[in-house]
Amino acid sequence: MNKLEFKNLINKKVLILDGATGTELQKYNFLEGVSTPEELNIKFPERIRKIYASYIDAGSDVILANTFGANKLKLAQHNLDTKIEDIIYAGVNIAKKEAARTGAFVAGDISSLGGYLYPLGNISFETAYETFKQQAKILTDAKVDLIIIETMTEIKELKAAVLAVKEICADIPVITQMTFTGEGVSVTGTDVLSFIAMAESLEVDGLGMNCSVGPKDLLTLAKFTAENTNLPISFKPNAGMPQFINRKTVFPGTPEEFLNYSLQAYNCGVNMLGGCCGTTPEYIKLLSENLKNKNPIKRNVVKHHLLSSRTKAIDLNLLKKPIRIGERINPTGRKILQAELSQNVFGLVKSEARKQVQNGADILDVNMGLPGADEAKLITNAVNEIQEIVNVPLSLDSSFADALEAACRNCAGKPLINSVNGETEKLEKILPIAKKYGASIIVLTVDEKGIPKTCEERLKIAEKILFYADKFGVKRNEIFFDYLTLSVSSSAGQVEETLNAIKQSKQKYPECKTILGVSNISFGLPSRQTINSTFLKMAVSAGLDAAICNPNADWTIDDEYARDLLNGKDENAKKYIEKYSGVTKKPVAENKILSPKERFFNAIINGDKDYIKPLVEEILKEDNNPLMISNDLILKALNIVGEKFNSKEYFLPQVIMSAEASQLAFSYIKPLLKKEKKSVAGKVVMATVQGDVHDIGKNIVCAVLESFGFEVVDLGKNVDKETIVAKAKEIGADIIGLSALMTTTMVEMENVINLKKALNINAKIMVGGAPVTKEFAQSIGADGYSKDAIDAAKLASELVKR
Ligand code: THG
Repeated sequence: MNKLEFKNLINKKVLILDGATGTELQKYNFLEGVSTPEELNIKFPERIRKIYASYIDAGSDVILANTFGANKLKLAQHNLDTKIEDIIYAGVNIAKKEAARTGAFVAGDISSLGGYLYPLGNISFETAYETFKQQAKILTDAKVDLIIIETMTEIKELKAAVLAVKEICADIPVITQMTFTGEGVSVTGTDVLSFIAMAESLEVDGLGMNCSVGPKDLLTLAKFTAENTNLPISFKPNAGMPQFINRKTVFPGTPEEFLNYSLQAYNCGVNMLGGCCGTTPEYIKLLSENLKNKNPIKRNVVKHHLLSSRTKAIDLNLLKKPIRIGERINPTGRKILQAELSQNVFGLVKSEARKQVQNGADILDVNMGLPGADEAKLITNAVNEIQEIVNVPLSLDSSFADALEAACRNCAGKPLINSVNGETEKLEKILPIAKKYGASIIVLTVDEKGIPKTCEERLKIAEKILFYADKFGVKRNEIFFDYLTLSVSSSAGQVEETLNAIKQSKQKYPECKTILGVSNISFGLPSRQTINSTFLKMAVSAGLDAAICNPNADWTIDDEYARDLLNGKDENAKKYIEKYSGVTKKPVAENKILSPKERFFNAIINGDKDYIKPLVEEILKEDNNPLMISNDLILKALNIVGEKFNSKEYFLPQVIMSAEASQLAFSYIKPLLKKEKKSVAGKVVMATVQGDVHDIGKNIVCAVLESFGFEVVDLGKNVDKETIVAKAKEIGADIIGLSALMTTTMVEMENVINLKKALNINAKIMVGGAPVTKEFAQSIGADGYSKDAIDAAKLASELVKR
């Protein structure tokens, strides 16, 4: 099936997807004798055929091949990576044979690599991309009809996967699904609108959600999705919220309830319906009987212009004019910033990022134009650093195609490209990048002949640019025209041309936005903000949509001297300079001088590692009291991080950053603490239990516990009970922390507890992981349960006191 055929099909009728694979396999004990479900394809093909057949018989129009975890990184954990081709081919071929009975389609199933991308985890974007590309290549060689990328929780990983599929087979339909919590965000903080922004920008053929929660909660998210995208929507909830009853995971929702919510989803405009964990052929049969071949409900969708980051999408059409793009991340003319960047240090970049966002920047411009530097590498690093600490979308500012492309790849979300100009060669190079990454793009109205003097010439270049945009498939509403700000001191009379160009452009091309780099106007003059803000006012009256500006400065000035100057009524800026020479208006956001302790405290909260070492040294010089640093600064700062996490102001990325910053601080003060004979907060042995190879959650708990001053021995994943208990005995652990991410492996926790009791070891046991609940923890005799890493640190502190 190609994209067009899919589009025609999905516009005409609802498609019934399949139900759960994993929980069905468990139900029949089909996972016995294999180390991972995908191994069934080559070891016990009959078992997986049975599951496929049951959904085909239930009426599925699309079944997913058993290739969910068939990527090199995950298979390598089971020494199966060399068999990746056999596993995928077998999985697809068996599915195709079953599907052929009814003419159903087979989707190649792609999901997470089992770890996060940098900077949340340590998989690089390019490794993720290559891994997905290999999986997608084999799937398309095996002739799947479409690809479904599902159960994704991280937006950058999703970006890598979609780009990889598109690269391998440009014309195969791609549907992408994310997994959300009950609050409507993924575990890494991506909300539904940010997901929509990302998926739409990558031009997928459908988007949706699976797993997550039961159908009732997921319906709320599906409804929101239907109101915010024109793309076909898929809906694959769990049978209900999982509960652990009598040592078994149970999904409490009935098929009838499931159908009821699915019908409501259909009525909101959902086009593809199926089920995830806990659903069975019975559920799918009901869906099929009630919804198969129905016409999809038409939707009325608001027209957005979205830009996004990992955790936030903004609709530019709803923002107050002018849209403010902070210009301060730019080394031009700034010695200290240049020195830091040449050492690959981003402390100033990050403080500029934070300050501009606090002062109301809607978007941050990131310019790494440092002579002699590898700009692609520098802007990639800057994007990663900035996106960890602020959540506004980014404007990627470079004139080099390679730097822009690297930044687009590594940017979590949909960015703005700044910029291309009207030179044919540049348009041919950079417009395809905007198209491929779905970015909005700023175009400067200059061409081969240089900077045009008149408004008419600039509009002519705009027309040329639109011709090329159409040619390369860049949508006109993604375009920002920059009609050029020249400095008024050297180009008198140019302001009028610029303002006229904006006015005419808004009439001629209302679907395109206009933008200016405002601060350029005042180069070489005193009291620059006076001119800048007056100019901005004039430009907004002319219809300007967006301004690249300094959001920390006062934008309320409207000054008659500046106005005369800008209107060409003040030759050589004579009157203006007379009035303002010697007067330098200070920015309103006056920088209060913070003490080293305050700066250190903020650095922990902000997860800013760059200045930890000098700050610790400075504080110790002032007050040689490492215990105070630990108790009054680090732990108190971490408590604030915990509060922010609980109130959903912070998500995992920020918690990880803060934990890393405090670990770093501890590494400097630990040797000093020992001299004072002060003990650590407690000793903890951490492990993911035997049979389970997930360790993202456990690793985060380790980092957070260490940051709270615990001594942590991390035994890794898939650890047998003997090793865990022996280690606890050896080091005299206060606590054993156990993690499991599967309902099938969490039962192993009880075995660890029993062995610990049998050997009379004193350590308290705390447990956690996605399927684990408080009730389960109690039922197996654990001393405590924590729902996340911050909670784990709190629990650990309580357990050592007991
Ligand atoms: N259009 C588009 N993009 C742009 C510009 C534009 N990007 C870069 C620039 N112009 C906008 N950004 C800035 C950033 C800083 C300054 C001006 C414009 C600036 N810097 C001071 C200087 O160079 O003297 C340094 C300030 C300091 O030392 O703190 O003025 O027009 N599309």
